[in-house]
Amino acid sequence: MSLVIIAPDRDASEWVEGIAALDKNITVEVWPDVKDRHEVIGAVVWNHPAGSLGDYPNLKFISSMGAGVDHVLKDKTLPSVPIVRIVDEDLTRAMTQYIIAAVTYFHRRLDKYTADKWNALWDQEASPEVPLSIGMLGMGVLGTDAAKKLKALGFQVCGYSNSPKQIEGIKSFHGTQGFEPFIKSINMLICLLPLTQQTRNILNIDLFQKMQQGSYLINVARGGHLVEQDLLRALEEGYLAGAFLDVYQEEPLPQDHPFWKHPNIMMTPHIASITNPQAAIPQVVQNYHAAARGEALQNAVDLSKGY
Ligand code: NDP
Ligand code: OXD
Repeated sequence: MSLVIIAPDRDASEWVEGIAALDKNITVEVWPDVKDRHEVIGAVVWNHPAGSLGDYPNLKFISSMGAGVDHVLKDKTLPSVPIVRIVDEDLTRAMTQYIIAAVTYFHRRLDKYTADKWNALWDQEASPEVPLSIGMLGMGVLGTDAAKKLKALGFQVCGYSNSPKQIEGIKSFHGTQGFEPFIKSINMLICLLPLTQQTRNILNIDLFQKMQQGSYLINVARGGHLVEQDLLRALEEGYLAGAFLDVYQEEPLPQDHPFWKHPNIMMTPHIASITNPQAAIPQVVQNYHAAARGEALQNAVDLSKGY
């Protein structure tokens, strides 16, 4: 039996070596050089080419290399086997630390002080803090951790999700009726939703216009959540004062994209929280053995919900 890795835009060697180090009995093949496709029972994938999972007659599961599975589910020719994702403390910690940096960037006005620095401007007059009321859009593994840590740092935080949550000190909004009160009660929105049919383009001008004038947006989830032209318009019209982005409709972001030079947009190239193979491999190996025994897999995606 074997595992196949299909991740054309990632270096597979750390995964191959890490799996071999943990369990030398697992044969690991790297797509497209697969010697025996009948032996393959598991596939570990990141942005696999559509159709490339159809060649394995004994496939029992597909594992995303990361937390998100939108890149898997967009392949409409997927074999009908369980799909799992990575849930890992390292990944969660890195995301929370990134979010704290992005929140602090606006809260402590580092955008303004960076501009002042380049203008040799010593300005102690402006208030050095922007009061924030933070809304976490998506209260799953990552959103909940970040919300709790922001709360512990003294920020006012609330959350929005499909189902209600009970977390001390963090008001929970949910469902269609909860969306508008949630949006109206905050002036910083952090998107940590999965990308699904329901959440695509959710960050649009209708939403920005409901926020308080001069609000902030942090998008660390997926580029497909944001209508990029609407962000530019919301910044121009003052609904938003700034945005901190890690993900984009098209990645890598094209050279001539207006975000690059926008003074109110801070950007990073989809690095908020990259899966550490060493941390993720144990759960891939456990799922491999569970699949071989016909047992339930950990971190399985609910295909009816799409996340
Ligand atoms: P989870 O599946 O644990 O959480 C998803 C959350 O979103 C849940 O709270 C869920 O509600 C909520 N949700 C889903 N759909 C809706 C909807 N239509 N309306 C309201 N709430 C909804 O995901 P994670 O926290 O692990 O990850 C979130 C996303 O972060 C990933 O899908 C990925 O796209 C992105 N990500 C980005 C990274 C980066 O480097 N930029 C790194 C890792 C992940 P409920 O709890 O009720 O089910
Ligand atoms: C993920 C990501 O989903 O890195 O893990 O975006």
